[in-house]
Amino acid sequence: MRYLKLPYIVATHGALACMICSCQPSVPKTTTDSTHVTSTADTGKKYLSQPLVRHIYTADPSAHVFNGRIYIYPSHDTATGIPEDDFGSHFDMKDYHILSMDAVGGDVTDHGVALDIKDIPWAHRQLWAPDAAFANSTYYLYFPVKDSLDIFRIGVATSDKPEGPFKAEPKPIPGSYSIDPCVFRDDDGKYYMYFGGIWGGQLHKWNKNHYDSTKGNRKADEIAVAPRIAKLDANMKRFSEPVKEVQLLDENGKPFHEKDNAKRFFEAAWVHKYKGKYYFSYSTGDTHNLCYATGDSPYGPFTYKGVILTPVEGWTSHHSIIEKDGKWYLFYHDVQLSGKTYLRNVKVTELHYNDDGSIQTIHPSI
Ligand code: FUB
Repeated sequence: MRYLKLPYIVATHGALACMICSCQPSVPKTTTDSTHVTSTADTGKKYLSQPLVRHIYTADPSAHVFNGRIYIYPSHDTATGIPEDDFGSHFDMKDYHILSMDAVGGDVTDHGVALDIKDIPWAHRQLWAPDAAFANSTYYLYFPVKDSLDIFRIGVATSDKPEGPFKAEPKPIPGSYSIDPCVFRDDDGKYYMYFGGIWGGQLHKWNKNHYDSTKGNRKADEIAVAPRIAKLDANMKRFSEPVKEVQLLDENGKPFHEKDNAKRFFEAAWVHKYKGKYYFSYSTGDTHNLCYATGDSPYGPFTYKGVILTPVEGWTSHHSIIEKDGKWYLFYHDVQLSGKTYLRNVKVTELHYNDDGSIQTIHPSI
C-alpha cells in the first residue's frame, strides 16, 4: 500500500478540516445517520451516504449480523503525528472500537475500546483492518499488526460478546502474514481466511509462504500478486492447511499482470455468497476501485466481473458486503470528515444485483 497522494480528495475542507486534523471530532457515542443522498455544508460536495459516526475516525468496515444486530469491526484511525510514507506508516492505529446498530439507518452505538495494542503481547505497531467471526459460542476478532521485526502477521482474540472486550492470543496465527483478514463461513460450517495486501501490506515479499525482505513491488509486465486463503481449524485459532494462492482471472481466463492495476488485486479481500456463487471482492489500491470476481468454490478460481464501487474521496478503499432482512448492503469508507488519507469515516449504502447475478456499480458521490 502507498498512501502519499490524495488524488480524489477535494481541496476545500475549510475550517472543519482544521478543527479536526489532530484530534477526534466530538459527537455523542450513539448517533443517527442516514444512507440517503445528502449535500454537505462543509464541502458543498454531494455524497451518496453520510458517516455512520462522527465522534471517532473509523475505516475498513467489516460488517456482520450477529443475533439479528449489525456489528461493524472497523479500524480506528487517529492522528499520531507519524509522517506519511510509501509504507503507510501514518496508519498508526492503536486500538479497535466496535460499532453496532439494529438496522441500517438506525442509531449507531460505539462500544468503546474492544482491544488495545498494548494488550497484544507480540504486537509492535499498526493495528490495521480487522474482521470477526462467530463459532464455538465464541466471537473471534482477527487483526493484522506488525511484530517486533516490523513484519505484518495476523492475530486472533476472543470474547463471549460480539462487541468485546477481546482477549488476544499470546502469539500470531502460525503461518499467517500480510494484512486484511476476511473470515468467510461457508454453508457447510467451514471457515476460510482470505488475506493479503501489496506495497505497505508486504504481500509481494511472500513467495511460497516464505518472506524475502529484498523483494520489491512487481514490475508492470510481471504477473500480479495473488491474494491468499487458508481454511481455519475447528478452534478458529490456527490454519488447518498450508496457505494457498487464490487465482484471480480476467474475463478471458488469464491471470492479471501488474500493469492491469485497474482490476488486479491490491488489498481488502471480502467474500460473500449469493445464489450459490462465491463473490470475491477487493480493492485495486492505486487505482482506487472496489472490484469483484465470482467462482464456484471458496478457493476460486474467481473470474473478474466488474466494479462495485468507483473511487471514494481518499486514497484507500475497503469494504464489506452483508445481507440483512432481505436487503444487501455495502459498507465502505472515505475521508469526508477530515480530508486526510489516514482519518477515514465508515459509511453504508444499499447494494443491488441484476437478474444475472452481476452487481450494479455504486458511485460514492453524485
Ligand atoms: O487501514 C489500514 C489499511 O488501509 C488497511 O489494512 C487497508 O485495507 C487500507 O484500507
